[in-house]
Amino acid sequence: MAAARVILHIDLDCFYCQVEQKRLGIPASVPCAVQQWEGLIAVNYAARAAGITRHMRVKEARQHCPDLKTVHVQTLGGSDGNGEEFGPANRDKATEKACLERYRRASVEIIGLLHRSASKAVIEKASIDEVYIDVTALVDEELQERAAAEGGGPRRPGLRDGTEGLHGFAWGSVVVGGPLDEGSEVDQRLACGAAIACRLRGAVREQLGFTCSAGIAGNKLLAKIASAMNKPNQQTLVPSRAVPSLMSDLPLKKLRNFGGKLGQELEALGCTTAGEVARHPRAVLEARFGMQRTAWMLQAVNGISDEPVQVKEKVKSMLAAKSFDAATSDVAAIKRWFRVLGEELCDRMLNDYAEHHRHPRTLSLSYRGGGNGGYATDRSKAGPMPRFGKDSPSIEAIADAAMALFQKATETLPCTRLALSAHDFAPAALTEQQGAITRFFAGPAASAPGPSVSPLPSTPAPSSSPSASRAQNQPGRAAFDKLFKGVRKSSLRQTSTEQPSGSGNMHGKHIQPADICLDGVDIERQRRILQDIRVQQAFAARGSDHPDEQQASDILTPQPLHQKRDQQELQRQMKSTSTTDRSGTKATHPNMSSKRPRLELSKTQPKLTSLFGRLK
Ligand code: TTP
Repeated sequence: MAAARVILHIDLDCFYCQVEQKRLGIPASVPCAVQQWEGLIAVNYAARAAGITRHMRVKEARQHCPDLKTVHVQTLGGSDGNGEEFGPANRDKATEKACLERYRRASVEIIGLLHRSASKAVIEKASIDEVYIDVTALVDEELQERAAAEGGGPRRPGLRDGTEGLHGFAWGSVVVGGPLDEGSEVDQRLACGAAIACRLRGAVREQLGFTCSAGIAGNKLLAKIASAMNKPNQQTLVPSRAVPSLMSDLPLKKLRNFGGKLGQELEALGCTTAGEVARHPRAVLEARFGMQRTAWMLQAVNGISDEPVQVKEKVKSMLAAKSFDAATSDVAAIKRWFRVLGEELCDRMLNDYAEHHRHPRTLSLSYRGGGNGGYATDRSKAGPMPRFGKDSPSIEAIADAAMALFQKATETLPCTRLALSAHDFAPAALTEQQGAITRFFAGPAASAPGPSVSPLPSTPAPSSSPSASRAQNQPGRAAFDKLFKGVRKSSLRQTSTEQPSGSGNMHGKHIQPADICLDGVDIERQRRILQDIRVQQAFAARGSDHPDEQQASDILTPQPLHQKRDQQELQRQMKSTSTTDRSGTKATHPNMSSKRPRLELSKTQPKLTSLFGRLK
């Protein structure tokens, strides 16, 4: 039989507030809230103690707590373009747009740290500030190691340290329903999970300055309930014997998926807690919700779930949008909005690049125009994402490309909504190398912004054209012929009817910069293609076409390899996103102690550290 699962749910405390407080050096003890326009969207625990709640209007909140500090979310498009001061916010919803990139960036940092700290665990991002972590394999490993260390060989795992018993190993957790059962193997496994949770929270606090709360249980459903039970900065463990009493009185709104319409329908049946649903006549529930849904509901209200922790797929697209209260036909204003949306998109693309090392190849414009007899209609238009250069993606290039799409679109005005999205992602090495090959074949003219790759085939030019025979003598042809052997049929779509100066040629057929597509060609091979092309170029410039190996290596060595450029670029971006914010402020909370947090359990910690110290 498989060993009992151990699942953690880690949830940052008052997340947006912590991000802003860290950035602005506001101590956790100062009442603070994050506002968007006139409403509060996040409230710290000091402010909660003073009676402030989320969604309160700023004015009302100040009446409750005159010392309240409010920080407006970052906005784009305003005169200062930043929104970083606290105090009275002077934001104009008509000309500015809220931007949550700061919080997304902090989230990426935190999740990255969790991945590094528990590389053998399965981590699922549940929202911007919460993750599920399946630590079952880590627990197995740690218990086995401990058993081996204690007894010189495999034996029944135990957690006793001889002084405090199993309860001591809850690592400062609040244990629902009282002390853990020393004789229970399941409780021993949960205690081990608690040690891991404690260390992960310590790492987040120590290395990034954020506090979080955790739930430790046998499934995702219980772990999530548990993490919310003792906020902030605590962890809660749910042993299996405590589940019935925990669920019995649990308000339905605290149970995932039981809010909203389902919650209202159950309330109409007289059920406001999970226990009341569990005790409700099954036939009544089945008549109302059907057999399948009822079966699922009854499992959930009894704290049963076998839902796996799953690594989420990377996002397939990213969007920046703005809706206007009043329709506009002002094209200059629309161009200005494209810059604002382009800025947000660029920020997100850069963060995504730092995390996943990929670039989007397509830019889409969506707009709501009023051309349809006065009724607003949503339409969209797509084109290639402007090329990624050294300092790109460039806001201006994106704004220009968006404006070009807008001008080609129909029934755009008057406009009530604009959105730009980036999608069709490809590994950065692929898009950049495609760009490099493209530039090579296009010559100097290709350094201007433009699409990095075009997936569209058209008619090949006749091989007998004068321009084609001129192009056959272009440097690089030998490299091209040699390296693309076997590639071109499956992946190289080469087309075109015109021959711009500096373009390449293959077997008398013209290659346009936008016509090269290397989808499916492995990265190593593309790297060799680029290297060979560089060698051929250099030798063509010296009047030779056949370098020997040593000569080729002499040419290649002084030039940084593409991989190195990628790494440098990645490091540069990681550095700028992880240690400084946009204003250049060093991202260190002045109040954060540099000492390792000891959390609640101190007496047994040194001994336990040696038992549970290894996470990687
Ligand atoms: P939550 O995790 O719901 O709340 P929180 O982190 O602020 O506080 P807690 O310690 O109780 O978990 O939301 C995470 C962030 O998402 C929150 O800081 C602000 C944002 N948010 C909104 O902008 N609007 C909302 O309606 C909610 C619920 C959250």
